[in-house]
Amino acid sequence: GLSAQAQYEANWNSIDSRPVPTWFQDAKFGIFIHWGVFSVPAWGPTKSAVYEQYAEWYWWRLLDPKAATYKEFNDFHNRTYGKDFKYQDFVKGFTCEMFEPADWATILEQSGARYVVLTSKHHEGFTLWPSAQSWNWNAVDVGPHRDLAGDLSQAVKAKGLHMGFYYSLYEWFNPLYKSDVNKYVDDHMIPQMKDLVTRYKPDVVWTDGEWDHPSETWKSTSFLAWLYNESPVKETVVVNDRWGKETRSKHGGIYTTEYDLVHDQTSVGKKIEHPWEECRGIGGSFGYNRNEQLSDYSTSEKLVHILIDKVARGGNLLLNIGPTADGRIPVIMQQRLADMGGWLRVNGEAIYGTRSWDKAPAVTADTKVYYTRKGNDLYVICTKFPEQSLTVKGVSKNAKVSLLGYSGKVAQAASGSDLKITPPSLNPATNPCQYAWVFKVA
Ligand code: FUL
Repeated sequence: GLSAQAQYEANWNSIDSRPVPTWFQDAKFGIFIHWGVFSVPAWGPTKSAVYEQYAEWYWWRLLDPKAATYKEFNDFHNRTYGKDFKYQDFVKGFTCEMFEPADWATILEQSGARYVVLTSKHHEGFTLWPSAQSWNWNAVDVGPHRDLAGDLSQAVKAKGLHMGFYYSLYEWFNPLYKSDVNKYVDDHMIPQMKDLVTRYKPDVVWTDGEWDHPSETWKSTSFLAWLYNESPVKETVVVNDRWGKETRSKHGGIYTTEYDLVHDQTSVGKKIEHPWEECRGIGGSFGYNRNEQLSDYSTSEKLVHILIDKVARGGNLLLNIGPTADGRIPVIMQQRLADMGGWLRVNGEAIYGTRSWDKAPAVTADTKVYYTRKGNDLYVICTKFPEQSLTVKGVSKNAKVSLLGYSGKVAQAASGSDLKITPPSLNPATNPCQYAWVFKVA
């Protein structure tokens, strides 16, 4: 019944009625971290379709003759480790001796991201925390002998960022999952999820691996009712839409796209009214892929443009990094994050806490133009510095225009009911940033 505590009930109507906590839509930018035993072989093909490049799928690809990349994975494995080398034995190489949580947290914070989501358990079933349900297949019992999830969580929170966890509902090769999914859910999965939440109090629970079964089998709504009513993070926690094969872009919390792929293809490139988040790697994989070269990585400019595109369409960007098995964040990934942080230090006002504007992104003579808004302020974001004047349609004449990070004046004029902005001419000393420039219309 309806009590003063407004209890959520274990059905989608009730669960979906909870608003997504506003911190999430204000944060805009998060860092995803895929780290696990898959970080040891750290290999995937680089010229295949999006999902087939994922290095974190190594174990499955080796054993699935139907996989388009079965042969590539097996060729690599057999010539590198020998065909009798078992995936489980990779855990010996998951050493993490270079893992310095405080240094990672500094890198993450300096990127301008406001939240972090770490794989607590990917489809391989290996947990980065000492899970009693994952005996001898967790980071404290074997491998690094360290609570990686707890150590990173603490360091990230100490920087004032929100900490979250990815958690795969299914496990490819767990015998219990394969023999008795109900028992797996009751005795393994639900206890693990509750343990993760009560131990580390994450602000994001990012589930995945839901596609084999409907949400009823996973008991998703009763877990969410517990999370929203009783858990220590009931006020702040954000979840996604991966709770059963029927739930994406329909139920749960935020909707998710992945390399711009969504189950509902009609929403690609559009503004979505419901809070949503795009996740993707800097290259073509989530888990570290040693096979990738510089040309496989997005440039910093491209990444800033992706962030702008998602935010202008009302979304967040969850940009992934793949640390190495010895606990390093590859320096090239650090550099991409540092560049994004540099851009956000100048232009973050046009990103954080904003909402999308009615106007779709547009192209003018020499730049793409995106819009965000906050209160009465409008931000006009240009992916190239415009050499010619820009016209913003239907904006009041007495607006005050400035260029973020630039102290000089910006010329403006009314032209009918439109606003004409004439960009200043910048030189290397007055140019406030690279990659994209923001005119604020206050
Ligand atoms: C997918 C997973 O299968 C990928 O490995 C990755 O974790 C991505 C974020 O979600 O569905």
